Amino acid sequence: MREPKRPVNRIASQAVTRRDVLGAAASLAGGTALASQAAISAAAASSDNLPPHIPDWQTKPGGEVMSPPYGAPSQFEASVVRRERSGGSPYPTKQAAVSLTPLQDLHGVITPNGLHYERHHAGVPTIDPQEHRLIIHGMVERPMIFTMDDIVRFPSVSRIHFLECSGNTQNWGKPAPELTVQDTHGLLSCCEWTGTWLKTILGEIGVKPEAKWMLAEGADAAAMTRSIPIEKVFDDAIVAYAQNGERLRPEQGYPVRLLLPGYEGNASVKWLRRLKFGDAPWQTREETSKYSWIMPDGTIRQFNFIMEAKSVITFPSGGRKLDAQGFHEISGLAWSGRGKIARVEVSTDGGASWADAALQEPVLSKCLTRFRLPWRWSGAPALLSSRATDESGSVQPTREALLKERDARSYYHYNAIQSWSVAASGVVANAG
Ligand SMILES: Nc1nc2c(c(=O)[nH]1)N[C@H]1C(S)=C(S)[C@@H](COP(=O)(O)O)O[C@H]1N2
Ligand SMILES: [Mo]
Repeated sequence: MREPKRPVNRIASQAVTRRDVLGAAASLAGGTALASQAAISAAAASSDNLPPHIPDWQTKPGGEVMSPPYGAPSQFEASVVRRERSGGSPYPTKQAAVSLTPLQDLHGVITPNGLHYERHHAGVPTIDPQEHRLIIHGMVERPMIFTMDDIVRFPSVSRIHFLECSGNTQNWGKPAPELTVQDTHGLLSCCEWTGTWLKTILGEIGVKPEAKWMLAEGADAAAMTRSIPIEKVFDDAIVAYAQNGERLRPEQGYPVRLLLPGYEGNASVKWLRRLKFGDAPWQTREETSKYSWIMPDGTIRQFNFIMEAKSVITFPSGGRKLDAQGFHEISGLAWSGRGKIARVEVSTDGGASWADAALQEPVLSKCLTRFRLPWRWSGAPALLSSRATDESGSVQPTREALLKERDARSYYHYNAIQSWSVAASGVVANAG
């Protein structure tokens, strides 16, 4: 029989120590895990849906199957969305813009497809896969045109890799304290990509020995093109048609994209329509006026493909407020375009001391790795930072060290250590 409705204030109305409440909350939950102050305030809230009452949703059957046929997140997760950089988009149109992944709301390492960051130079084309072709030509024995069915017939490969725009993390100047990790690091996502190794397709084509570069062109109105070194082409380049189990989203390059693991996102050409082989790079817009580096002596360095070792704490991070002292799990993401993450160190005192974080298995090459460190917050101001080291021995630099190697007008490949300040109030802010 249903319990009579009455306010449930028992636990909170008595004078109890925090230890008692934690014990009670943990035993009610049937677990031994630490309960937070949030559990106490939830128990104290007056609602007929709380124990010992039977909640409304338990009193009648719920929604039908297939409503909707393609599932969507709970209505209570509606705030977990992509959005533009706070402070307004620097881009002139919504077709040539970016959207950012809400890293602060995600768990594990996989980015749900609907939350993958976006970067388009001329909008998302609507491509009928029946009418899409991939042409491969130039310095090859047998130029060919492939349909999507042809591409999918090749032996397949699935790999979990991060994709990061090299414009991610604009902390070159003075960092704005109100920025969240979505603002600072949200041009970063990680999917299981399925397709075929490009080298498998090239077995049919026969690339000539004098070919040293490959031009990749997209079928969007930007006709975005990049020159790719031949070594990468025959190493781990993937012609990808699926992400996280389903065909690519239009935003990610439907029906087919190039996926170059560990390279700057720009080189992973979406809506892939053409691959051309040649003996020199083509000097396209995206490798001359854009995506090149300004060095301290004022010279320009091109073809900086590899995303270096980097990490960021996603909890707690900018815009959050810690509502209780005591236990919190510091958690974040680390990645490197050079291979696997070997180590992540975390500091809670502004870099005075560092502790090794635990790395969540499996630790994969050119993939996000989740790290975590248990932390007891005393209630005093703290400065949280993380520092990644990859298997090649590359260590994530400090901002000062990075700025010594690059001109302050730099834009791309910012990979310095990120810090979040925690105030005595619990408010967490970007400390750059
Ligand atoms: N054809 C084409 N490919 C493209 C782009 C584009 O605008 N057109 N943007 C590039 C950039 S700058 C990045 S960072 C990645 C973004 O991929 P995503 O939108 O799937 O996250 O795609 C790259 N490939
Ligand atoms: Mo990008």
